[in-house]
Amino acid sequence: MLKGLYVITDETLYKGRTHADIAKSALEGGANIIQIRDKNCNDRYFYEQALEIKKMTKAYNAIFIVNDRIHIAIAVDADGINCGQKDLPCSVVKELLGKDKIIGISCSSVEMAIKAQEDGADYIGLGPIFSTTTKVDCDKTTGLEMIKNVKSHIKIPVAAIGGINSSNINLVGEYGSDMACVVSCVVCADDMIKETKKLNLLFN
Ligand code: TZP
Ligand code: MG
Repeated sequence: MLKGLYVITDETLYKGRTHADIAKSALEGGANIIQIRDKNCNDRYFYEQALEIKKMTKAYNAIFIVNDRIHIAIAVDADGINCGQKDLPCSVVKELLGKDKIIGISCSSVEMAIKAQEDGADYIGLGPIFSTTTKVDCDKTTGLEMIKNVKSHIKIPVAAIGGINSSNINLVGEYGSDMACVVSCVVCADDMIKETKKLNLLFN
């Protein structure tokens, strides 16, 4: 189900923590959805990490999403993919992955969200809600009101993202987001399991 805490992996934020390490702790802490995201590594490494995460998410009955790399999503039989505004069109991705797979489209406005729904997306990523340094070339922050605004225009689930942590995740829920997506807050925590558990309690 596209609901709850959604943790995205990032190996650049905390030296020594692999995608699989992060996913393992996030799952242990109760995350419902895991996305592997790496803008730099080679395909072989990405594939090996994705394969490990696929096994773990299956064991935990969680959803596994791959960022950008459609061929890897196919190769490891991930549950779905998250694409940006400048990646392949949603209809093409659907054709490649198969109709039963989940497609998320990153959006930062109502117009983008409506278009994503029209194109057949299964959920949208919405943000950055708050300011963040995790993503380079980010659109400007949308603020919390954007969640309500977007929710009033589309039926598919919304995953709020950007600058979400334990001090504001409750607000993301109050403004109506179906999912709360976090990167640095979990990846950089001293204890990733504990942090994920905390976020989970505050959001659900
Ligand atoms: N897309 C929009 S903001 C963002 C992405 C991938 C990064 C969010 O990272 P953080 O560390 O949770 O602010
Ligand atoms: Mg992309």
